[in-house]
Amino acid sequence: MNPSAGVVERRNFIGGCFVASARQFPKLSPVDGSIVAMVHEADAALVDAAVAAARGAMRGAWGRTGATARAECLRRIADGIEARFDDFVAAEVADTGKPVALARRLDIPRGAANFRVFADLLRATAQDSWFLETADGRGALNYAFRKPLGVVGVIAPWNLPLLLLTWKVAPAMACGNAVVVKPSEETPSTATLLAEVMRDAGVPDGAFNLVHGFGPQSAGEFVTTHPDVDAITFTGESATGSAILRAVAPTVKPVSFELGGKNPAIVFADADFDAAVAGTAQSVFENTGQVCLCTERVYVERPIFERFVAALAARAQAVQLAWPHTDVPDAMGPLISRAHRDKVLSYFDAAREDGATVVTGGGTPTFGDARDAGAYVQPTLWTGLPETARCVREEVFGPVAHLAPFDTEDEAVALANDTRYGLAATVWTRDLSRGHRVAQQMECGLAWVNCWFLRDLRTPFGGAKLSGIGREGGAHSMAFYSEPVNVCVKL
Ligand code: NAD
Ligand code: 6OD
Repeated sequence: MNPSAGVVERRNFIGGCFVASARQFPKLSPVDGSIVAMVHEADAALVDAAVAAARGAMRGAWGRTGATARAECLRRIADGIEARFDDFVAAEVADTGKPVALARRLDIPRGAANFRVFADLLRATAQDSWFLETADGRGALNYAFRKPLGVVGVIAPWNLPLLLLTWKVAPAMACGNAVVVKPSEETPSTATLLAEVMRDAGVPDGAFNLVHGFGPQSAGEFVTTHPDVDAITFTGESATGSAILRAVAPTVKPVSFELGGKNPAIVFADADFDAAVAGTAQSVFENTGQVCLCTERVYVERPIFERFVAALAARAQAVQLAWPHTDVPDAMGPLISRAHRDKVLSYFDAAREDGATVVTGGGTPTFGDARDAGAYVQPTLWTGLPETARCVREEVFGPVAHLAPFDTEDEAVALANDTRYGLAATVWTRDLSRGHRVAQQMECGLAWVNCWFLRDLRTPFGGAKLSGIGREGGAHSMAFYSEPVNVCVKL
């Protein structure tokens, strides 16, 4: 397809240069279906070139860049994102349709913060060092220093595009690796702006490379199967994680996987009711339910169940399916695409088939304007489903939740843990001892008490069970993106 006149083009960035490809695909706005950008899809040869550029950077200027200079480099990248804050916001909003206010509050600031946090950590990470006693009394110094893995393939999703991509790029580069980054085909834009920032920040050519495209038989697969890529870090669906695991098996690469979730919230009767309703509403509807940490199962202690359902439904009904630039409270954007909307709508059907009571929502809105060509759905709450129903077991990744009552703390813990996923959980209670006790019993990587999505970037992040392999965040990221070499010196 030829680029349409006036439509921005998103090119690959290889060895410090923007590179066009023979094949392009349109990125459509989820707000109204218009073309946002024409994206240059990297073929196998371009991915080869990107990996070669990364390898060259490791042998060249980037490989010789010491930790202090790398930390300064990361800070210049953060400065560069902040200097072009409005461009990044506009690009993220154009690709995703999310409210401008959300991109300004969350996506772009946290994207920049990732570079600052890992710049600081780089200077604060200690190395292992031990003194060994030896028979001759002279001893030995046994220490381990950490070196980069080499070329890291970064495969990113579309839900928090810049935030989740930089969450991996920043520590990978802090540790001295060169990266080949494949953003989601749905969100090519902020990754491309980031390439411009890298260039303008004086990052050595080849240290950061960007290839656009899809997953199977496209840039994603070409990166993950490339024999000269040393490690893969991936955020996305659990099924894609399985496919990547199979793809990397022949070359035995280290992997870090942040995958899907089916996250529970447990609301005890003693909770601050209004805070629990507001926090649960945020955790169900933020980013149109497209955050891996979003709550999709809500267990409420029986004495407050009916009241809680009614209050959460009122919140859902107050949500405004607004144009992204409209500054209204409780704004919610579309899903990422019509294809994803079809998937979410199939769960709306499944809920009805499985006997749900649709408390609110369950359909698509009609606007009478261009948004009717977009990917909007109504915020949706169900009750009455058995725990075996698809909408209780499977990740929907939309603004939906099923609510069910419980009678005892043990029952709530058992219900919350009855899932093949294990990413996050939220507990709402005024009894802090119970908050700690229940949080510690959650079979997941992150548990919140009386809050949601509140996390210091230095703390561990990741999931149990189907939700991932490994942890990133702070020292955990520094450990994944580098490998120790054990040296012992006889004195
Ligand atoms: P996805 O798995 O469809 O795609 C993610 C990325 O993988 C994209 O760049 C895609 O092009 C690429 N890809 C797809 N198939 C591939 C293959 N066979 N080989 C190589 N690359 C491939 O996920 P998505 O739809 O972009 O994101 C939504 C999913 O991501 C949800 O399941 C959500 O829970 C999960 N997610 C998890 C976290 C986390 O930290 N645990 C964070 C955000 C999103
Ligand atoms: O805390 C973060 O910044 C983080 N890694 C969030 C992940 C959200 C997943 O959709």
